[in-house]
Amino acid sequence: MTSQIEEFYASIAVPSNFEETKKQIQKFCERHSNQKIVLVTSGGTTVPLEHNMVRYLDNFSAGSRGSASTEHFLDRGYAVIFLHRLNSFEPFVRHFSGNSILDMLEAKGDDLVVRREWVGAVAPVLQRYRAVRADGRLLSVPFSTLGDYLWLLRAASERLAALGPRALLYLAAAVSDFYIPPADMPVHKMQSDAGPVNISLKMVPKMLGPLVSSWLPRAYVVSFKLETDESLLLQKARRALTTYRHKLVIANLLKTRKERVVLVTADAEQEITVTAEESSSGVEIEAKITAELLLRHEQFIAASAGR
Ligand code: PAZ
Repeated sequence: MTSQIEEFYASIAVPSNFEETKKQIQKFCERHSNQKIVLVTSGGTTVPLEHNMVRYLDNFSAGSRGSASTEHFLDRGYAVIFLHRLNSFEPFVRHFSGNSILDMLEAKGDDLVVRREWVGAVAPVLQRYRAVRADGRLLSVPFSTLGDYLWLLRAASERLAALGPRALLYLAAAVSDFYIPPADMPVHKMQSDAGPVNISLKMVPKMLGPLVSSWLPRAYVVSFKLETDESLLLQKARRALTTYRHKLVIANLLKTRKERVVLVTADAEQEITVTAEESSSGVEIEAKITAELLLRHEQFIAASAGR
């Protein structure tokens, strides 16, 4: 399996900013080496169909889960590496997505100020954002393609390994299971005058295996399992746990993912829900998920110290 993983990495291009990003991650891990650090992955992945990419495969994930969870982890004292797909939701700014910044500002003399009707919404978010910036507790790492994501995931995991049990991995990104190996991909845009195209997709190796067993074996690793068929959800979450032997799988269904998740461990299952009432008063399911994970992660750290 290790050689299959190595072959896979050898076949896909390294992201353009890789060396610089690794240094940033290293510095961040050193700076917060006495704290708890969570790596949150967020958003979907782009799977190129051509080397000079015009077309690609994608998925639905907007990064709501990852960006909201990042804010709640920050509120709970974590330092966060936010590995997210470029142009997906980001912490703090997500609260204003769908609004044009130009509608939120007005000119006053030589200054630009936030319009009065927006102050109530902007001020508290800005305050939290500034506090996080001042502590340097958030490192934002963007990716766009599946390949970039996998290179950055491994690099960040290997650097987080030094934290031992204080590292938490929260793998909320919706990562493609399928790709076209670069060797099988056309260089240029596929031409429609050549007629219909048959595309053969290969399996992306499952990275959770090496991640848990060798990249950072002492960390608290949480993966997500998304299904659309309820009858498969829990059995697949349990199967992931027995296969990869990590700590927890968060199971969710596409349609109800904002209202209900199930935390699945080797010996128990716990449902977390948000009612319509809670939701309309601004309670996010990620607040409840991260509260529960904080408890479990702290118990894990304490138990690891006793070993
Ligand atoms: O990004 P989003 O908020 O729209 O969706 C979140 C999610 C459903 C992608 C996440 O909760 C999840 O289940 N991620 C793992 C998906 C999977 O590979 O099974």
